[in-house]
Amino acid sequence: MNFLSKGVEKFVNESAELCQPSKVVLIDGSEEQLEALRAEAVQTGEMIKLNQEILPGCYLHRTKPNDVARVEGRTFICTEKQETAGPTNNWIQKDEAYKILSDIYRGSMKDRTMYVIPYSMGAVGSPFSKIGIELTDSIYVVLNMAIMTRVGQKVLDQLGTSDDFVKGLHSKADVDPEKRYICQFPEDNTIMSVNSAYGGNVLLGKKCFALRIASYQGWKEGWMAEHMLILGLEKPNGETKYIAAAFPSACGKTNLAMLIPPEEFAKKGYKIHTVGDDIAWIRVGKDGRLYAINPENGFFGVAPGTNVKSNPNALASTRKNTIFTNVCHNLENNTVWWEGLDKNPPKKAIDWQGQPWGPEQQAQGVKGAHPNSRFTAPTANCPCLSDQFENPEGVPLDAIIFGGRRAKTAPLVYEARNWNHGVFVGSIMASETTAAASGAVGVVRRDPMAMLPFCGYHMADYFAHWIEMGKKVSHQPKIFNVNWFRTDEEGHFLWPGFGDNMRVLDWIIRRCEGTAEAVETPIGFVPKPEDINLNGLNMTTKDVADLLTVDKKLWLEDADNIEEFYKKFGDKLPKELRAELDTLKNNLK
Ligand code: GTP
Ligand code: SPV
Ligand code: MN
Repeated sequence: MNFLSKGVEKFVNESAELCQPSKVVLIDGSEEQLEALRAEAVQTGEMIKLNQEILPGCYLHRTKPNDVARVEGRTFICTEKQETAGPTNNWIQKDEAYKILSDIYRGSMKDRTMYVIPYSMGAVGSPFSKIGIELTDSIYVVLNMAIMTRVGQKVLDQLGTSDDFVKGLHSKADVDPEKRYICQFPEDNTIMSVNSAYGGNVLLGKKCFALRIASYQGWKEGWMAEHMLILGLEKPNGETKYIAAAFPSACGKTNLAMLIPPEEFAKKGYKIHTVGDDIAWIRVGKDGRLYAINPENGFFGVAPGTNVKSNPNALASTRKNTIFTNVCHNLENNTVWWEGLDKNPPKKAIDWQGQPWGPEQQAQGVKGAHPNSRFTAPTANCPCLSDQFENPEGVPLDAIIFGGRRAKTAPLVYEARNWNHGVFVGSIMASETTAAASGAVGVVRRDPMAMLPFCGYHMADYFAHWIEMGKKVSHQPKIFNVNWFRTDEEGHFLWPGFGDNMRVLDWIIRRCEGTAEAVETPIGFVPKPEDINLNGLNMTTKDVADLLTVDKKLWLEDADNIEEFYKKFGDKLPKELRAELDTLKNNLK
């Protein structure tokens, strides 16, 4: 194949030589080509066409049961030296990785087509945007990438003769979990993913590029790639404040990004506008403020728990032109269902593993949808999409929020004393693991800035980069930490969450404007309980006070655990963070 960019040409031709596909096809981005691929995928059984009256343009796909989530244990940062990848990443020396991988890729696309997907992360031509080329033997990947990113000829036109693009080679090969590798080569702008066909492992624009490779690029080039949603909060006076928030996988980013304010706020004129639900690229603007874009063009959202009450905007986003993965197939009307969609599960269905499913299986506790089943929906479907979504300059950030899933310890919300303390707060984030990655669920682990699985270089260098970025901005966003997941002794959530999280955002914005008070605690500032607006909620100021308590005993334990965690970084840990930990310990005395 011929390309204007000689780098693209070389990459495509060498990869084809290695993988030996029977055919190489360029994805031009046209609807005709995508429609033909959908028809082919339906014909081969790779996708099921759903009821086109109820769900126009929607399809269902099931992955292999061994291939349903990101695989952190098989994800590697491949660099010249291990020091570059640091203590929190799996590492393979890069030449060795290329050797291991080329043996697995050799002939892996025999009798298959290799699709060439030119894609842009960010609006085509925006100064923030970056281009990638993903080669894949999966139609499912092509169709998902066409929703999640901007694809096609227009991207090649933008690239022109330049070789400045990220190479991504994906082959599902035999979907063999023993030979599954998700490898990032940040020094070479290269991603190699093999033996998986699931989400974050294979839609290479997402976690592999927009976080792992981009975080490294950001470190070298002076910007940031973060696992953050971006939302605009419009106030009754028409002014919009922008907030970016980092929560670990399956901890509420999509839900917060699409929040519908409770009636109390809605009737006053508060609105939330979604800019992004998973990834933010952040730069310093000409005015010295931080500006963020969402580099994606779609939502790869968690299906279970999404319903008209919890997240009507997400649900509405999935009503057309959406690909569902590993949800339950409702045979009554050829639609989809998942746990938490409604109280009316289908009587006749096929579960995510392809087995018959109905009331009997449900009674036995068999799930219809996998806990990490997902929808891939175009951002354009979102009823509350921000009119700034395509703004090539991004949106200015007023606040940054960190948060995790913690039954105890972390209060509902607290505010960092300043930027460096905020970086410390992000660095000590901890959260219970979820079904978004394979492995045990519900185990508390340290997940700094929700980037543990996604930082493409040494985490201590990443912390230092955060501190440096703070020095480059003249107007630093305030930094907060939230926890929607505190529970009582029986494990019930103490905070209603979802739309009611607006009540916490309201305090956060008022803090940014200097119009709300706070109480200083050893860990930072918490609201005065009466400053959280509870109108319309069946909760008392005392309940909120309980949610805001800072239990010294638990925090002392946490401080010891942070000390342990920080030991991993040795001398490389920025002295500013060391000092913050000492301050915390002192404050707790
Ligand atoms: P990824 O796409 O994996 O990055 O996940 P995410 O961070 O976007 O999480 P998402 O919004 O999809 O929510 C994941 C799960 O958390 C769902 O089951 C939600 O129902 C639940 N959840 C989200 N927000 C809240 C909340 O405020 N309170 C409670 N209790 N649960 C929530
Ligand atoms: C996450 O796990 O954070 C996701 C889903 O957003 S995946 O694309 O699989 O990474
Ligand atoms: Mn995510």
